[in-house]
Amino acid sequence: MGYPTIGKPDHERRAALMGDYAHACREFSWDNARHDLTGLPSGGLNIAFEAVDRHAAHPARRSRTAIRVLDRHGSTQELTYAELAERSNRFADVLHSLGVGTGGRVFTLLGPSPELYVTALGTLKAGAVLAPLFGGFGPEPVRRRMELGAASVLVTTAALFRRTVAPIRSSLPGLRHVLVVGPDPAGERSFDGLLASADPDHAIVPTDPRHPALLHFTSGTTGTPKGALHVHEAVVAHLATARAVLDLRPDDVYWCTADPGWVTGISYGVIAPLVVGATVVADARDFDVRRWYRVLAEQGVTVWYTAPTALRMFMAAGPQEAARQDLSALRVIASVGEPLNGEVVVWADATLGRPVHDTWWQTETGAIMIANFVGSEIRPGAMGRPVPGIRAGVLAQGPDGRALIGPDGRVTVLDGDAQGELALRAGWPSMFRGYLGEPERYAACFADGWYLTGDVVHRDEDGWYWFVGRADDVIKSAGHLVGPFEVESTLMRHPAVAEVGVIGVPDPTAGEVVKAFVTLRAGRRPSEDLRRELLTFARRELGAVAPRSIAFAPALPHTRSGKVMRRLLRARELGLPEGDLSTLENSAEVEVGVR
Ligand code: 6R9
Repeated sequence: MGYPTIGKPDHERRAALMGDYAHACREFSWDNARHDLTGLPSGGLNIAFEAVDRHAAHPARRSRTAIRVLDRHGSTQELTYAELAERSNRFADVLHSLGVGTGGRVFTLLGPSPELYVTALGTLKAGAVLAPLFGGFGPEPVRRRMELGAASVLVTTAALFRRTVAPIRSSLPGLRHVLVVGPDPAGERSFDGLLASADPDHAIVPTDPRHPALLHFTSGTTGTPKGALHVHEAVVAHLATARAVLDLRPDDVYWCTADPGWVTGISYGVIAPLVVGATVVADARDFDVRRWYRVLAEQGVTVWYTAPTALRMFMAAGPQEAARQDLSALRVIASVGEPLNGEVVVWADATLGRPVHDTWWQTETGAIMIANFVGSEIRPGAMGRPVPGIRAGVLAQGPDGRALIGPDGRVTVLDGDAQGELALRAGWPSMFRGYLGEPERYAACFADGWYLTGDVVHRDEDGWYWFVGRADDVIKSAGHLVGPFEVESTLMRHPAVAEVGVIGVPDPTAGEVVKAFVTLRAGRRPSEDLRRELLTFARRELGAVAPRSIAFAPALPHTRSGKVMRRLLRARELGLPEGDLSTLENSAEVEVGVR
């Protein structure tokens, strides 16, 4: 807390927006929200139909710009709703002719590009499942996810193919087709060629609301990445939250800066804005404060959904650039993915002319669950209040930091001002429907009718939620979720490494950065050369999720069951209280932090 609240309700718009929060919550029902969608002419529900076809069928909306991509070469590529509808029909036909039917898995390793939108929507039209991957991943995370997700098709670019896919192509025998955008490396198929000869009128597969649509990989503390599966009715929550939280309307120019390899880049970079009928700006170039300011001004962006790391870099760059640009079109700034400092909210209000509306959600929740609403009071530093239709709870925690589940399976829901694990009452439309192939892991996310988020929050007496931390060891670096286990098991493949413990350490810009503690095999000695070699190895295998720093340690602390105790590594690294060490196996011998 500590900052004054921002944005007293605007009385003219409060009925339409969230000024009267209690009233909005009372009036809301998911059944009514379903009526805001059109539905397939033959019955059923398909995300792609809602996102493009129904606009393309509308004489006044068909020639509006759906997407405007600022490509890596500095030029702009646009598609109208009609063009996007036609091209995504073609892609659905391509899948059909390749024998990929309903339930088939289509992976993308693509940055923001027209082809990304065409692939995503065409896959959904074919009734297949879209599984997007982050282009910053190295070969190892890509291989692991495609293997787990039983990929049948991958769409990528020639450059990403060479860098990331070629080294692992032969270890993925189940991957039947790689479609390459642009010049085609030998032996694979040309995306553009296939699209050109496909049927522009290919009919959409009638999907029902529970039909699988999206597969997003996310990271846990242990084991392999988890494949969170979403269904077509998630679109009900995408539309409802786009309106209620982002205040998105058809005449908006909307920019979501999240990469389309992550859940935000698909749910709010592709689906939500198109379902609303807005114009989506997508930017394929790397982050750069000055250029981003120009994109906001020159494109006349009205609604901007971005990340705290980017906003902190804006703040660090000073106010001069903001003063040079005309940001008068900008109506809403929202952010997600990591804690948003109250200072940034206040800074944006003073410098960009708008506060930042923090929003909280997860891959598993599929859509925004907690937010600071437009037209309503903002508490800088708070994540906000639950979205209408969502019931949040704060659950009493057990010794491991997770919600305490009694022998009868019941949890303790705390009232009023409280701190504990954030939980959501199960049953909203965009709730994930499973972790691929892991029913027990899925079941373990629920107790007593609640979905347990793994985040610890504080709820103040007025019902605002404040982020406290994660109850597990998962790391959030620049908004990207990093599973420590994945980093550890990759580093363990280096012949010098005996054991690894990976933690997140605070960073003023990225929130957290990844740090690895490494013990060496007999006969190997710590040295600067070896440290550099390990960093390079990790970078090559893992890409952007590789550790930023590596420390050698003579031993790592273990639990009695033999797991590396990351919590203790972190506490010692940061000089925090070491907490309950009753499960520690070898505390006496351990000396951590030898650099
Ligand atoms: C959409 C997305 C989810 C985790 C989540 C939490 C962190 C997200 C946040 C936030 C503080 C916010 N997180 N929003 N922490 N304030 N506004 O990011 O999904 O990649 O699955 O990450 O991110 O820890 O549990 P995902």
